[in-house]
Amino acid sequence: MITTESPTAVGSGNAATDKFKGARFTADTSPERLSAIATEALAGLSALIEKHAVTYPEYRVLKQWLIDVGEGGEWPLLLDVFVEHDIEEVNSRNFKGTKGSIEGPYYVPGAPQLPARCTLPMRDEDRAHPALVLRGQVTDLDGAGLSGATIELWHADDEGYYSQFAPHLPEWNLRGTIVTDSEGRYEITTIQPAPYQIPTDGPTGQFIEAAGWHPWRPAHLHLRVTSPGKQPIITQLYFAGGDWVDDDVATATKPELLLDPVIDDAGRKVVDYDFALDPA
Ligand code: MBD
Ligand code: FE
Repeated sequence: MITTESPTAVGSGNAATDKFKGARFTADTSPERLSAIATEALAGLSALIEKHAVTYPEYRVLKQWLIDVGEGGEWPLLLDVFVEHDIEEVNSRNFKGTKGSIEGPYYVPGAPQLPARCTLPMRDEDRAHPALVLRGQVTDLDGAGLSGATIELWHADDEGYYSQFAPHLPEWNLRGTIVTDSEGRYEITTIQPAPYQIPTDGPTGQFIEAAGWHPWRPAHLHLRVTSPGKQPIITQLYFAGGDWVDDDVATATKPELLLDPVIDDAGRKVVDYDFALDPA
């Protein structure tokens, strides 16, 4: 992993690329299926080139930009922002439990295990912000509590930075693997993240700016919830009424995933959220 004094697009991009490469994923796609998908992808490209009469300068800029995306380590970022939401949607069509959302480029497996009632690892600077308490129950589709289910939670800090993708943060800052109690319940204390801005100093951010779009995701919590014999869910939770909730650059919000915390006597933002898992 690259370490520099301040977070940069190339630092977070290459950290995401290195982590992804380490996993070496495979798929059992047949040659026929590959050919069908690739043929349609190329036909789509062909059609838009003809329709817009794409010029040689535009073609060469595209080629250079694609090279820059790779060298900046931004393939995970670019694909997860613009493509993953459709992949998630077609693959969760038949699920009846809690809605999923995209994983994004910043998941890291193996976050420290924490008990059902816990506080995420955080720095004094993080602790200076009002606490956010997320609590609830993990159940099956019939509402029966799932004891020993795990909730992996990861999110950005109040400046929008993720640990392990910004060099100034402790390794597991604002990341944890929470194990539910005997009734499947949990209560996690953390802080509310800031909205996330796609780095403006890398090729994805430059493209977004050149197109006149905005680079923002609404503030969000990432979660991966698992229990033996159940379908794992990867999802995100957002904050009702927050900036960019209705205009996420990654198209990954859903009405079922909005939180509306209430401030308690101690000034903490408290909100309940239950997760229902489909059978595997
Ligand atoms: C993120 O934090 C994120 O969740 C996604 C999907 C893309 C870029 C940054
Ligand atoms: Fe994120």
